[in-house]
Amino acid sequence: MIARPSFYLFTILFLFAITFDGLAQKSEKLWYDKPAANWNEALPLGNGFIGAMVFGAPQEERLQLNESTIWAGGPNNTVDSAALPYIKTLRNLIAQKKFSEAQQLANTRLGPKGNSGMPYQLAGNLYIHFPAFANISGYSRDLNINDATASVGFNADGINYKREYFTSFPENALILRLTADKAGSITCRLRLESPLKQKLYTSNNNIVMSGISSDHENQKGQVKFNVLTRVKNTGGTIVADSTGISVDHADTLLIYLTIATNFVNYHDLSGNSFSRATELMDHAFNKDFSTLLKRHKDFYQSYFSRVKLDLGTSDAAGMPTNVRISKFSGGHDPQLPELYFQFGRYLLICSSQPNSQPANLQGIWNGDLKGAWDSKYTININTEMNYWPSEPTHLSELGNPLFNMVRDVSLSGTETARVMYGARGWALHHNTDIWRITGIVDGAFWGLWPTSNAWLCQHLWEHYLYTGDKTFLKEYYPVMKGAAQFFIDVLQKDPRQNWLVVSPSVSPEHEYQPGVSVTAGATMDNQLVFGLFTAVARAAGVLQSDKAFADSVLQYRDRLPPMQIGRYGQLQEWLDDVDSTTDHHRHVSHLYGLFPGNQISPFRNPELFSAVKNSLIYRGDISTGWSMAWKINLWARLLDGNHAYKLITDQLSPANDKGFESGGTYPNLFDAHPPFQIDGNFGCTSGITEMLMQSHDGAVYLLPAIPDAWKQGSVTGLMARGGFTIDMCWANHQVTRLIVHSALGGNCRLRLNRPLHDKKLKNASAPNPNVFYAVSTLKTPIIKPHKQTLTPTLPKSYLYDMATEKGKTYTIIDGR
Ligand code: FUC
Repeated sequence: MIARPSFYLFTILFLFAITFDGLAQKSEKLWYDKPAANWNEALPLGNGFIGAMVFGAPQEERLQLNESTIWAGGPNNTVDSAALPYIKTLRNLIAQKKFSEAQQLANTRLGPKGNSGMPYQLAGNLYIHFPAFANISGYSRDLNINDATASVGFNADGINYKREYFTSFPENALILRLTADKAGSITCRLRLESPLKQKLYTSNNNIVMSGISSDHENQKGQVKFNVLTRVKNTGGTIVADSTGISVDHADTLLIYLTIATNFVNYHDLSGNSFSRATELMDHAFNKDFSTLLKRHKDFYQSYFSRVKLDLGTSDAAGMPTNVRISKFSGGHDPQLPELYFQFGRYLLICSSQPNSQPANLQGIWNGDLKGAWDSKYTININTEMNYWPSEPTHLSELGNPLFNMVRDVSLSGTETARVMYGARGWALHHNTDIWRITGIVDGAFWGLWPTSNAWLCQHLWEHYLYTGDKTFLKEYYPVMKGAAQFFIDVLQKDPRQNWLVVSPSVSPEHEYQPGVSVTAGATMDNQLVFGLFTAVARAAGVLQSDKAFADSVLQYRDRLPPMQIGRYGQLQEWLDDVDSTTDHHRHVSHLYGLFPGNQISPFRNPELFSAVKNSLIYRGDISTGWSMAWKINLWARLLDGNHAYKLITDQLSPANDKGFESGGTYPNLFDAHPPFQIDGNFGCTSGITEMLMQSHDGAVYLLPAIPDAWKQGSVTGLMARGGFTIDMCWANHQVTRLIVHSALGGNCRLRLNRPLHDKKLKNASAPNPNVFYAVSTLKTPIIKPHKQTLTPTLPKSYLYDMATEKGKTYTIIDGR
C-alpha cells in the first residue's frame, strides 16, 4: 500500500513514469493513402446511436449513415402456438434414439413461425460533391481511435484541403468540418439519399429526410425516421434547391447531421422522430466546432483512456494500415495487435452506449437494407462474443444495452416458455432482433436451441462479479431466476442414466449425423445450465433471499450429466461419443466450459483441460473470423500463448473471401467472417486480454499466455473480477512491476510465473476467501478408453494472497 511520500516512492514513481510513458505517447491511428474503394475500406464512426462510414474521396465524399433503431418491420413475436405437442413427441423420439425421425419431424413442424427476424437497415448516405480537381497529391485518410475522430487531407491544384469528422457522443450528432488553406476554396453540393421509402425537403441551410423502414417477411415497416442536415458557412454563399444544398466559395463549412426515429422500446413506436431529430440539431447547432470537439473528446476518452497497452513498436507502424495487415504474418509489427486490441474497445464504445441498442452482428454499421444474417442478434455465440471485452477491458457500463435486451427478452420470452414448452420462466432461441422475438428462426436444424437464456444470464452474473454491484444483482435476480425456472420445468430424464437434460435441443448449428442436429443433453447445454443454476444459487446467497429456490436449484444441478471424455481423448460434444477428429466446424460450443465459462481448469480438472486441448487441435485453426477469435481465448485459457498468437496472425491476415469458413481482416480492420461481422473484432480484443491476464479460476493470473512475440510490454487498467484494476510491466515473460487497485477490498490472490518478494504477499493456500473468486466442484468426468494424453504439462506458477482494502492502491515491484 502507498503510505506516505518518500524518496523511495518518488524513485519508484519516476521509474513507472518512464515505463508507462510510451503508453500515452503512441499514436493510435488507422491510416490510408487512398480513399475507400468499397465499404470494407471505409472508416467507422459512431456514438452508440448513430453510425457513419467515411469514404473520403476528394471528388465525392460519401458518409454512409446508420441509426441503431432503424429496423424493418414492427413490434411482433414469433411464438409458435402449435409447437408443444411436437416438442413432446421429439423428446420421446430422441429418448428412443430415433434421431433421423426426430430431425424430420423438427424440420417439418418446428420452423420459423411468421418470420425469421427483421433486418437492421441503413438510414442512407450523405454525399458531398466537389468540382473536378485537376491535380491531387499528398492524400491521407485516417481514423484516430485516441479521440474518435476521422480526417481526410490532400492537396488539389495547389490548395490544401482538410475534412474532419466525428459523431459527437454528448450531442448525438455527426459533425463534419471542411477547411482549406486558401480563402473561398470550399465549393460543393450536399445531398441525402436513401434506398428506403422517403421524402426530401430543403430550406435555407437545411436538408430534411423523412423515411420509413421496410416491410419484411409479412411485417409492415413501421420505424419512422428523420435525417437532418444543417450547414454553417464562413464566407461564400449557400443556396438550397429541391434536392440539396449548394455551397459556393466558402472559407469553411460546418455540417451538422442528426438522425432520430419513433422507436421508444420494442413494443412502442410512439416517439416523434422529427421533433427528436430537430431537438438534437438545435442543441448541437448552437455550438462551435472546437466546443463540440472538446466535449466529444472528453466524453470518449473517459472510456477509452482507461486501458493502455504497449507491446512494442517497429517501423512497420508507419505504413498504411492495409499494408500492415498484408505484411503482418511475415514481418515484425507488434503495434498492430495492440491497435487491433484498442480498435475493439473503440468499436464497443462507439456501438454500445448506456440505453442504446446492443451491438448487433455489425455493431452499428450496416450499409444494406438486408445485411448478412439480417445484421441482427445471433445469440448462440455472436452477441455474447461482442460483450466479452466489456468487463475486463474496463468498459463495464457498456454492457448496459445487452442487459436491457436480456430484460426485454425475459418479458417477451415468457410466452415462448409457456406456449411452446409449457414451462414457467422465459426462453428464446438462437436469434433475436430489435422486436425481441423469441421463437425459432431459420429452421429447426439451427434454431431449435432454447438455452440462449442461460448464456445471456451469465453476462448478468459476470457483471456482478466484476463490479460487486448488489443493486444491479437485485434488479436482475428475477430475470436469472426466470431462466432457471424454465430449465427446472423442461429438463427431461435421460433414459440411460437418469441425468436431467435439455431436450429437444442442438449443439449450436452442428450435426452428429449427416443432417441431424436435434439432440438431448448436448455438452454446451449441460455446462450452460450448470452455470446458470450455480449463478442463481450464488446470487440468492449474496442477496440473502430465496433460499428455498437456491437449494432446489442446486439439487437439480447435481442431476445434470457430467462431462465426458471420448475415445479420441476429446471432450465429447454430445452425450454419445460421436465426435470426429476431422471435424473442423466453426462452432466450438462444448468448449464453453473452458471459455467463456470457468468450469474447466488446468489445476482443478486437468483431464478435462487436456480433453479440451485435444478437441481444439482436432478442430484446427482456420475458420470464420469469430471462430478464430474464440480460439484465441481458448488457447489463452489453455495457457499456450504461442498458439493464441498464431491465431491472431491468422485473424490479422487480409480478408480475401477465401471461403465461408476462412476469416481475416478487411483494410478498415473490420473482422471478416467473411463477410464483415464485428464479433471477431471483439472476440480478438477479449483474447488478447486473456493472454495478458485471467481472473476466472480462483486467482488473478498475470501473463498466463504471453507469446514469444511479446517478451516485454506493459498494460494499465485491465479489470479483474472482484473489482481489481491491474497495471503491469513485464520483461522476459516475467512481471517486473505491478500495481493493483482494489475497488471493493478483499483478498487479492495472484498467480504468476515467478516468485515475488514483497512483505504484503503471503504464500496462498486454497480456497480463496474472496467470494468473487469462488469456483464450483464438478462431477467426476466419465472417461472412455483412449490413447491420447490427459496429463497436461503446466507452466510453473506461484500463488500469493494480498489483503486489500476498499479504494486502496498497492504497488509491488521486482524484488530481485
Ligand atoms: C451463426 C454462425 C455463422 C454466422 C451467423 C451470424 O449462424 O454459425 O457463422 O456467424 O451466426
